[in-house]
Amino acid sequence: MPANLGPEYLAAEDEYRRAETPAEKIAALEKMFATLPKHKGTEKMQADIRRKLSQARKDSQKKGVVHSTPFYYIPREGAGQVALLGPANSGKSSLLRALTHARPEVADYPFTTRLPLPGMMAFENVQIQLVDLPPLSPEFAEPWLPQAIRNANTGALVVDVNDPLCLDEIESVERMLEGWRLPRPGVLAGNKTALPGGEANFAALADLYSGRYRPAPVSALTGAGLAAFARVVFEALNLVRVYTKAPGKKAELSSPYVLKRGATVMDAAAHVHKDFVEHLKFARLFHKHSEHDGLMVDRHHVVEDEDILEFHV
Ligand SMILES: Nc1nc2c(ncn2[C@@H]2O[C@H](COP(=O)(O)OP(=O)(O)O)[C@@H](O)[C@H]2O)c(=O)[nH]1
Ligand SMILES: [Mg+2]
Repeated sequence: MPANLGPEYLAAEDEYRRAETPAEKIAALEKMFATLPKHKGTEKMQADIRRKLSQARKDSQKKGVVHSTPFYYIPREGAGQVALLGPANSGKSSLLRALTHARPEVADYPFTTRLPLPGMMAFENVQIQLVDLPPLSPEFAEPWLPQAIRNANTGALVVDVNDPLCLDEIESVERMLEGWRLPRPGVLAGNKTALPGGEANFAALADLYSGRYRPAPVSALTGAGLAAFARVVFEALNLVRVYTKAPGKKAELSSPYVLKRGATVMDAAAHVHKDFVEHLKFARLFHKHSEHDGLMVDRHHVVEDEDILEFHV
């Protein structure tokens, strides 16, 4: 976590997520702002909190309007929101526990999870929001589930690779999503791979499904595969990280600008400073892992993940 957020801040952020009225939001945002470490790395977060605070204050002044966010609506945080989907007992809540500070209930009976629960997962220098959800079961699905899934940027379908019904479950999840006209999740997480036979089961699953999903083997129990899972999730979000540097200086590699895949040098420049949009002449392109650095590129050049840009105006 680049910003080094303390427990008080995280508690306030949690409070903000659960806040339903503007008054609750204001209180939580004020706490977030007070407990946020103030340094260069958190400038964007500071600005973000200020913006949300001013919006919440505006909302609180509107008369005669009852403001309540539906309980299943989880406001997006971080680089992207990813819904954890799948049959009961596949380990969705366990994955959330293993990857974030969230503490969902985990149990070996179905329907332990009744409400959506968010948590922030670190992928290198970015935070990705995971949302744990109740199971997608053809027998019973919470009526609000489609909305909660739709709100996410993509999903990770979590299955138990050792469950003999695994393939049927994937099929039934796919059918339910199709019925709701929801896109297929970007990631297929094969969980419980540390059990005997688990790796072979995952390999078989990946053979079958790698055309449709980005497969990722994990064990929420042992922690195996979790770092790779975070990367796969980041890739499924179709995002790129871009760093900036001043001429003759080193790049600030801890706080990337996160852009949609396909973004150009111009899009990156616009994120950094609005003046760049008009005055940018060219950029020099560096890369964390590249030898031939400092290539001159124009504003239409498409950036790649971990590109470092030096803007010249
Ligand atoms: N052996 C093993 N058990 C797991 C793993 N992940 C979850 N479980 C167990 O599977 C059961 C269901 O887990 P839970 O996270 O509640 O599943 P959910 O219904 O998908 O949220 C619990 O008993 C967990 O302890 C894993 O990686 N390996
Ligand atoms: Mg659960």
